[in-house]
Amino acid sequence: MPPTPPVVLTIAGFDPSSGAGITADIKTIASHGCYGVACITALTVQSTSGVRRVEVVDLALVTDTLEELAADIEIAAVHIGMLGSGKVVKALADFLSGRASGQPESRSAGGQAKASLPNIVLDPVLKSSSGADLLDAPGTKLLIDRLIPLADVITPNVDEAAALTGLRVEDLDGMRAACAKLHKMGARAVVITGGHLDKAIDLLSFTTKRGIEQEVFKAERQRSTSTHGTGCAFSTAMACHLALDRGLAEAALLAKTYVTAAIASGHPLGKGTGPVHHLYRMSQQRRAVGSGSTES
Ligand code: PXL
Repeated sequence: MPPTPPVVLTIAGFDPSSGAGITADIKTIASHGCYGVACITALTVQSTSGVRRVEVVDLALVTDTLEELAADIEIAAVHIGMLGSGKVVKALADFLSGRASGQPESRSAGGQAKASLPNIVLDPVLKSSSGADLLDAPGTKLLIDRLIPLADVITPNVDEAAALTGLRVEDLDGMRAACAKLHKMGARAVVITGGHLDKAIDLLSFTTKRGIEQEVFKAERQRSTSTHGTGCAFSTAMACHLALDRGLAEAALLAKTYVTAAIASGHPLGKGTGPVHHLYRMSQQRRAVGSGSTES
């Protein structure tokens, strides 16, 4: 029998255009050779032209889905995307900290909250690129208070880093300062993605016994209309690499490389901002197989 691939759980909203959200995450997970399972937090009505409507799902559905999956399947990493409301954030924080099942909350030797599942990547999704709110104000506060300390790594873009910290985050110095503040707020590791800046800079920041260590990843900014879903693709790819036992720096570098290639491989779709091509590796494989067969 073939070996079971690492299982990555994505907890996120549904985007019917499949550029972002749960269906996009499943494509990213498959493209990394992992097996994706999912818990839907919210439904959206949207297309490449923007988000029209957001409906958070029934809370018991979220909690029951998480408990059902966790009781059955060994989960190697968790990706958290759009949560929609404070109620969902609370249900998720209760589940991850063991409160939902009535167990005492566990803490590490250093007193930090410890989650019941490994390799938690939190993408603090606050707004869509078209400006729609994807998390309400109580949700943002609870995400800061309860989810940031439970996550192994958080992956805000520059706008989300600014909203979470109250700082201006417009260049590398601003990113460094925002990371330092996010560590003070309880984040173990942070990757701020700066794809919107002039140079596409990502900053990885993590705490060690020696203090804060930071690593910069630079790429040329790509002019493309296939950029919907870059944040979800990056954070889900990070979760996959952690599930595959890679370290943080390697995971961040490989996730950035994946997103860069997925943007470059994007095809036109719809009237607005099209999706990145999450499964670009499949068409590369098909081409490779095709060219092999014409040679023989
Ligand atoms: O890209 C952020 C995002 C995440 N999740 C869902 C979304 C969006 C943006 O539109 O719809 C479901």
